This record gives sequence, structure tokens and C-alpha cells, in this order.
Amino acid sequence: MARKKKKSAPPADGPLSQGRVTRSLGASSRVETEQGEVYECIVRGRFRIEGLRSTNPVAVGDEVRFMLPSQEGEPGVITEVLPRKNYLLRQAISQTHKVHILAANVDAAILLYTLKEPATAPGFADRFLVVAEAYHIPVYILINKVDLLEGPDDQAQLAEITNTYRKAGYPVHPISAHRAEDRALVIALLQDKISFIGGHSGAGKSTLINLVDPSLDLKTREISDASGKGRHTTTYAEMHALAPGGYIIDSPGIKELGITGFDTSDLSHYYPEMRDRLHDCRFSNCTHRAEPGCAIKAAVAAGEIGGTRYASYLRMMEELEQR
Ligand SMILES: Nc1nc2c(ncn2[C@@H]2O[C@H](COP(=O)(O)OP(=O)(O)OP(=O)(O)O)[C@@H](O)[C@H]2O)c(=O)[nH]1
Ligand SMILES: [Mg+2]
Ligand SMILES: [Zn+2]
Repeated sequence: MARKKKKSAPPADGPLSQGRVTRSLGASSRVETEQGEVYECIVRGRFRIEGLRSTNPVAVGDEVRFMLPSQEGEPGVITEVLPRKNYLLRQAISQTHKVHILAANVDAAILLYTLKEPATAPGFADRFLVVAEAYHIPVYILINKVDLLEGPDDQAQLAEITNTYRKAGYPVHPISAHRAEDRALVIALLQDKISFIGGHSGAGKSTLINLVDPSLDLKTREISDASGKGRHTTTYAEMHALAPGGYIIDSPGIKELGITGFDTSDLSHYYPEMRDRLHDCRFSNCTHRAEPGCAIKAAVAAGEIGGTRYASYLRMMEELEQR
């Protein structure tokens, strides 16, 4: 971060190289070339990509062109972000007219869902899924910390959540990042691709990555810090190469996810279980609220679409209309 202040001594222009951003921390980004060379880089100029106003011009996963440092100890300079095949966005926390790019160019996303410690809000989960659907990013739902579930109420809740998302078409796996026997399953999901892992702070993202590759030894929340309120153990996004294969992007927990970049008529297309039924609605412009002959409402009534899914749809519709 000290580099940010070094404006008086801009690095001299060196030859151009290309690489992938593996870490993004304020003004500084770590870039790795295909040959495995690693450079700390700063960004020169303002990037406005695809009309987005984002708080971070460069995100983990970005392919960038950069000028090599002319001297050792100087940063490289990112001059161009190559077109992104996709990206995951959330609304910026303090500047709501801007977005924050969580990650770019990912092959898959993992939603780490917890029923307790912390309880994941279903509305949050559905936003995550909608954002991923909008860019055709496949999502795997891992329900973590199932070792904490006890008693019939907990088990019923687990069955309910599992059911809701499986009916929606998502792969759902109950796991515990504390159980060595769950390692193989997670490795199989992560192999041969770049994955992003998202979830609330404390859901166990870094713990799960450590289960897959203990040599990474990522910082996780201390057991004694039971509540961990308002604190993120992971403080910046970083892509890690996993010993068993694949790459994963760990990042600070997400509290809320603003949806952005599409409008009301798109939303039902981002619910796979709705998308499959849209042609059965009586009206082609059905919004699935008060219209007669709505196949979506019929499916909700029949229990084929989860009630929490439909509720989150209605809330997002309202939010999109208020823009
Ligand atoms: N009982 C139980 N505890 C878990 C499990 N997975 C993670 N934990 C614990 O949950 C706490 C939070 O885990 P982290 O891996 O730091 O959570 P995180 O999602 O990376 O959190 P942030 O970095 O703040 O976003 C730690 O104390 C972990 O040991 C699990 O499957 N079962
Ligand atoms: Mg973490
Ligand atoms: Zn309808």
C-alpha cells in the first residue's frame, strides 16, 4: 500500500507483458505470467469497462497487459484489461451507484451456504445464484458445517434447503470443512478450472480451501472468536493454485449482494426452475405475480418451486422496479 503514495517517482516504461491478476489489494495487484513469473503492479489511467462504474478497475481473474518494471523493487504498470468472459459483481458498499467486481473470468462458482454460525439468508443465496446465472456461470451449492446440525428440526431444515435448490436444478452437497472424508468431493468439483467461492463471513470458505490444500495454510477465524461480528478474517481477494489441481478465488465474506445490469423482464430467466416453465404461462409477458394462468405460481402452489425462491423473486422484482 505504501506504493500508492510514491506518485512522485512513476516507474519508467518497460517492455509489455501479459498475465493474470491473482490478488487485488487496494491500488496494488499481483500479476502472474504464463511462465509463472509474479509481479506486483499498479494501475495507470482509468478503465471504464463495458460502461461499468466500479470501485476496483482490476479484479482477481482479470487478464491484463502490463509494463514490466524497469528496475527491481519497482512495480509493474497495468495498462489494459483484456475483455472479460464474465464477472461476478456486487454493489459497492458506500458508493451505491458503483459496483465492485468480485472476480472475473471464472469457470464456476461455489456458494458456501450455512444453516448456522452464521445463518445464510435465503435472499442472499438467491441473489448470488441470479448474478451467476446472468453470466452463465455454473454454481455448486455446498452446505457447510453440517456437523453442527443436531436434532430433527435441524435435519428438517437441511432437507428443506437441499430440496429447494435441487428442484431448482443446482447440485447441492451437504459437507463439513472439518471432515477429512469430504475432501475428495470438493477436489472433484474444483479440478481443472478456476472457481470462485462465495458466502457470508465465517461460512468457512478459507477453512474449506485449507481442507483441499493444507499447504496454503490460509488464515481462518479463531475458534475463541466465537461471534466474529463485523470482522472478516480474509481481507482481500486472492486466487490460489491448488495442489490437487484447479484454482480457487478466496475473498472476504459477502454480506449483501445488490443485483445490477439487467431488468425485470430478465429476472425469471435467471431462476432455472422458472426459465423451464415460462412458455407455459398464458401471457408471454407474464411477470408471475397477479396474472391468471401463470405456470410459475401454479408450480409454487404445487411445491415444485420453493416458496423461499418465489419470495426472493418477488423482492428482487420490486428492487429492480425501484430503479
Ligand atoms: N463446526 C464447523 N466449523 C467450521 C466448519 N468450517 C469452518 N468452520 C469454522 O468456522 C470459522 C470461520 O471459518 P473461516 O474459514 O475463517 O470463514 P470464512 O468464510 O473464510 O470467513 P471470512 O474470511 O471472514 O469471509 C472457523 O473457526 C472455522 O474453523 C465446519 O464445517 N464445521
Ligand atoms: Mg476467509
Ligand atoms: Zn407467469
